[in-house]
Amino acid sequence: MARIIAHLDMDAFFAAIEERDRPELAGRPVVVGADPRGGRGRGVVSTANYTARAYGIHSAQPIATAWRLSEEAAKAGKKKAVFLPVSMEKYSLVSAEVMKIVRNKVQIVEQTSVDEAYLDLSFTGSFENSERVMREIKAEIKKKERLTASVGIGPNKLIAKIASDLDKPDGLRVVRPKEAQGVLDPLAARVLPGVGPKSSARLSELGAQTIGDLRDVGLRRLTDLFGKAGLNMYEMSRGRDDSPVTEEREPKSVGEQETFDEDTLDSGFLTERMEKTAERVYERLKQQGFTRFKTVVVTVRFANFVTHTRSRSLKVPDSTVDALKFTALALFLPFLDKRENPHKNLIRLVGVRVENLS
Ligand code: TTP
Ligand code: MG
Repeated sequence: MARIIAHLDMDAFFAAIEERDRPELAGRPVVVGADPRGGRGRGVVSTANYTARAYGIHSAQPIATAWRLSEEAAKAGKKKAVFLPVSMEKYSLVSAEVMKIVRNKVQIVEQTSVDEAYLDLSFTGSFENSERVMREIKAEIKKKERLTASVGIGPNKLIAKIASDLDKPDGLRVVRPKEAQGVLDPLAARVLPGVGPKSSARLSELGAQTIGDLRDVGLRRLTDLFGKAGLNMYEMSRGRDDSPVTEEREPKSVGEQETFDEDTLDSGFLTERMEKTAERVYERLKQQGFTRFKTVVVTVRFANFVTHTRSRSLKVPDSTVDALKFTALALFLPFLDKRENPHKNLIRLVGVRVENLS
C-alpha cells in the first residue's frame, strides 16, 4: 500500500503560546528571544509572531536587529514590538500536550523538534481520510491548547514537510502524488532539506534557482559538485523520498549557550557562567526525562566569531550535575590560558551540550 504521510508544524510556536497566555498582547508584534537591552542586547530572536515578521523580524536574527526594526516601525506610526524572554519549561509542557493529542489519533509519530512531527497516515487508506484525521487533530489542538498548527499531507516525508509550509499559518495542504512535481517545481531549491545557503549559491551559479531548474542539472554534475548530497538533491528535486516515519527519535543532545554582554577574559566570571550553563543543561536533561549522559561538549566563541568545540566522552555514563560541571570546566579552562588561547582573545559566547543520553 502506498504511503501517506503528514507533517505537522505549530505556528509561531513560542510567540503563539505567549499571546495565548497574555491577552494584553492581542494585535501586537511579539518577539521571543534574548534580552534586547534597548538595542544593545547580543543574543538572537527565537521566534516572532506573524505581526512582527511583517517588520522583517525572524528566528535566529540578532536581537539588536529586531529591536532596530521595531523602532523603525514605531517611527512609521506602527506598534512597537513586545520583547519576551524564552520560557522553555512552559513551551516543553505545551509541546507534550500537543503530541499527546496527535498520538491519541495516530500510532506512528516521529517528533522532530519541539513543535514538529511526522505522522504515518497510511493506515487511513486514502488522502481523503487522512485529511479528515488531520482536520480533527487541528481542531482538537485549537480547542484544548488554543493554538494553531499547519499541516501538509503527501506521499512521503519530503512532500509533507514542504506542503506544511505552503499555507501557513493555520494551513492544511494536501499534495497528491500526481500534483507533487507541479508544486515543487516553482519553489526555490533552498527549501529542500540539506540545501543550505552554500549549496544554493553554487546551484545559482549553475542557473538552478528553483527545484524545476535543479531537475535539469544532470546527476553526474550534481554528484561531482556535492558528492552523496548531490544524489539526494537529484532524488528530492523529483519529489522522491522513501525514508520511513520512525517512532523512536530521542533528542540526540541537550545544549544551552550564553552570549555575554561584553566580550571578556575574566576567568572568575567565565567559570561561573560556565557552571551556570552546565546547571541549565542539567535541568533540561531531567525535564526531558533523561538521567544519564556520556559525552560533554563545550563551545567557545571568540570576539572575532572564531568558534571552537571540545568534547569528552566519559568511560561510563554519568548522571550527576557535578560530573557535568567538572567535565565542562575541564574542557573550558584551557581557553583561559595559553593552552587554547595563546593570543588572549576575548570570549563572546560559551555553550555546553550533553550527548549520548539515556
Ligand atoms: P519553527 O517551527 O521553525 O518556527 P515557529 O513555530 O516559531 O514559526 P512557524 O509558524 O514558521 O513554524 O520553530 C519552532 C520553535 O523553535 C520556535 O517557536 C522557536 C524555536 N526556534 C528557536 O528557538 N530558534 C530558531 O532559530 C528557530 C528556527 C526556532
Ligand atoms: Mg513551527
